Amino acid sequence: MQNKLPIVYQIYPKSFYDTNGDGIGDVQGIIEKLDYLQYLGIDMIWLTPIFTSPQRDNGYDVAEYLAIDPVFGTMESVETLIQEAKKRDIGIMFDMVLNHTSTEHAWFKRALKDPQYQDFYFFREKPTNWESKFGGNAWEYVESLNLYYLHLFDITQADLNWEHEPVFQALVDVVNFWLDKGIQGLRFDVINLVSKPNPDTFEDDFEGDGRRFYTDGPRIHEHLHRLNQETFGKYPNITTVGELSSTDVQNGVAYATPENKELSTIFNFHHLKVDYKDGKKWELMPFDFLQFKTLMKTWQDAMAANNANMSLFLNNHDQPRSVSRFGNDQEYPFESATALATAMQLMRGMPYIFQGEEIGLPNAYFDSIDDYRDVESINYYEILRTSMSDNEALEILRQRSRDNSRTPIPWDDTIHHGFTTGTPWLGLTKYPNVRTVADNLDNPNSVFHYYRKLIALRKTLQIIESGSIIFEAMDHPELMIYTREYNGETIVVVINFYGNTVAYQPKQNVKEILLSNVGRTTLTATCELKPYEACVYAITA
Ligand code: TEU
Ligand code: CA
Repeated sequence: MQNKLPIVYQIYPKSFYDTNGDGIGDVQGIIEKLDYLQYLGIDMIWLTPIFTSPQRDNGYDVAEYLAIDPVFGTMESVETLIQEAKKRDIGIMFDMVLNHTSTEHAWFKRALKDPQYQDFYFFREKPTNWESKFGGNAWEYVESLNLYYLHLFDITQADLNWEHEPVFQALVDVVNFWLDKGIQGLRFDVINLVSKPNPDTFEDDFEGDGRRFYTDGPRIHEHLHRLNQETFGKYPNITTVGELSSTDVQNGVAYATPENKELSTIFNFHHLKVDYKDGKKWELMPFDFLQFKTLMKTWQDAMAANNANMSLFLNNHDQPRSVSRFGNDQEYPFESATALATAMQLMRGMPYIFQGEEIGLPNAYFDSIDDYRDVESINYYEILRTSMSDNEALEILRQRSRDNSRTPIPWDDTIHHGFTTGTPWLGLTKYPNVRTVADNLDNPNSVFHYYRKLIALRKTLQIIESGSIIFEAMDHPELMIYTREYNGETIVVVINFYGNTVAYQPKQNVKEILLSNVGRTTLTATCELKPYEACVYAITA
């Protein structure tokens, strides 16, 4: 069965596999692990940015879109990667950071020298009170110009002005350059932020941090449709996904509705904010399971109603690891990792697996601020410790820092778990007795081999990609239950999200158990689900 929607494996190259001993993962390392990824069964590899960059935001601060940063490799190594992946029926997805460039980019340097190029960015005499998503004000003063420029992220990431036509055309050329190289997928970084209103209308935001002025902006769907038509829409079978920051259901559906010819799918993050106290990332609270289920149902139903597809994911390079965040990586590391995987991978949409997720890799468990490298985390540590003790601020970082997902992949039991023969740019997780890739490959009952079964299920049962989805027991405090239906077939997915046993009444006509993470072979009328048990079964019509 040929899936329309690829199963995508996300690689954070810096932390994947280092082949030249500099402590930083590289393209050659990905090439050397292609057989591992083919064995897992994935269809596409999304690489976070490897373009020339000062690495202030680990590559999301692009200084040259058409060149590969030497720390990762060469253009030739990327061409080899594309070819070698293609031999294994694996496509390569590149990460297009088109909302902003590094202040080291030639365009920005030119704008500092020549006023006629200032329209590439947002330079103003008077800043607004908008806040950067990395903390602090969103405007930086340039003394030589006596002007401020807008940066919604780090001060070294200047926002591009898509209302200025030369910017749009320059970005079209960037996307087409990589499509001509044979890239099969494109992830667009914070793409719903690129339509800012007319800068003369920028005003202070006394109700929030300014995001309402630039999120899902006035011309965003027009811009995305044009980008589609002038780039990937002209190439056969390109998979695109837009990362959407703080979008809403209506816009989210519009970006992914096929007739709109904007994007194939989207990343929205509402379900990954259910442990944000009062919606604030840096304020802790246990995750709200009922809200999680409600959000999943809301988005799944809205997407299905418009023949649109969303991304299925709990992990990426910006999020803490799900087995530590939503599962129990101490007492039930295998059960909770596989329960969460089953819950997400068998829904309707395009599934993602983030590097390390397939081996149940937990959070970093760092114990000193010196262990951290992420600019957002370090900024917020300084902000947090103005109102709490250093230890309290560190505990928040331990749970929320993006470095949790960026610890190097533990390949085996050699030094630095085989990631590098040098000094890792970021420490490996300090979680005790971590299960390496080698451990997982050797153990038929490992998280890795469970993921292979999940992927095989999606590839053999059309119902998973094409079927409808109906959520049940929405108010159950521990179980997520949904059914998938297609061409008269029905399967039921039931997940115990917690570490206690739960009574479960299966549907009467159980036909067969298709997958279980606890080795269940029968489902009787009254049964007790084990802690973090996942069960997928078919029923007779
Ligand atoms: O992320 C944007 C984004 O929404 C997250 O950074 C989020 O704002 C933050 O993690 C909240 O805690 C994209 C990239 O995925 C991220 O790695 C980059 O840092 C960011 O854009 C800027 O390019
Ligand atoms: Ca390297």
